[in-house]
Amino acid sequence: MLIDIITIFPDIFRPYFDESILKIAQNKNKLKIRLRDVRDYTLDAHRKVDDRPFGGGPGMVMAPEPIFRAVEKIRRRKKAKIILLSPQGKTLNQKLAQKLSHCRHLILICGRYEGVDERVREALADEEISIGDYVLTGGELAAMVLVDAVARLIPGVLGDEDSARLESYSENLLEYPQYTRPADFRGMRVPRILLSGNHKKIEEWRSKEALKTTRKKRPDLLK
Ligand code: 9D3
Repeated sequence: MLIDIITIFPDIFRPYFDESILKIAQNKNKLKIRLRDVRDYTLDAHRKVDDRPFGGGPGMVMAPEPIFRAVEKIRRRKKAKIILLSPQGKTLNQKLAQKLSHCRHLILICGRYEGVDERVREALADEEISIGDYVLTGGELAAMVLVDAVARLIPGVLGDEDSARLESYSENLLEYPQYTRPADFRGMRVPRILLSGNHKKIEEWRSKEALKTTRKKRPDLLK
């Protein structure tokens, strides 16, 4: 998968993308991330990316020209999916991440300031995506979240063990309780069943506990 990210802050992405699963995905050539500074697509000497809103009001609006020019330069392959990260978008969930993981080329547009010129939304973006109902200062963190959620779903990115877990029904449940050594930590004991070596009984216990936790904390997931 190729992901182009159009942003005024390309540098904030690198430290995260160069670690963890995203680093592995890139080293395995399953994923290529290109960071595009929207200022590089401006036409004026001051490299201005925003302007005052028509009709007045507070704040600045990201201008259409640099964003359109960036996308037009990047979009060589016809089938690129252009995504605007915005508080108005549909909320990202696992199903949407799954769908996006099948795309060959994503172009992510990160808004800033009070918003983005409406013509970007109307005439450029194929999808508008939010990561939840809270206010961020820009689309950059949302783009990082989207890349993280999508990249781990690209075939061959995760190891066999994690992929198997991904396939199982347990994706719709919360995690069962996990423990590591010591078996007795300050008087708090690990459930005896986990020390028994009886794998069938352990499986049953874990399923039961996962269901119990889900019912208690996230009953909406069971519907
Ligand atoms: C004046 C109304 N504000 C909307 C609630 C304006 C506004 C606030 C914050 C416009 C843009 C932003 C910056 N946020 C994003 O670009 C953003 C975002 C978010 O704030 N929350 C969750 N997901 C996303 S995706 C992009």
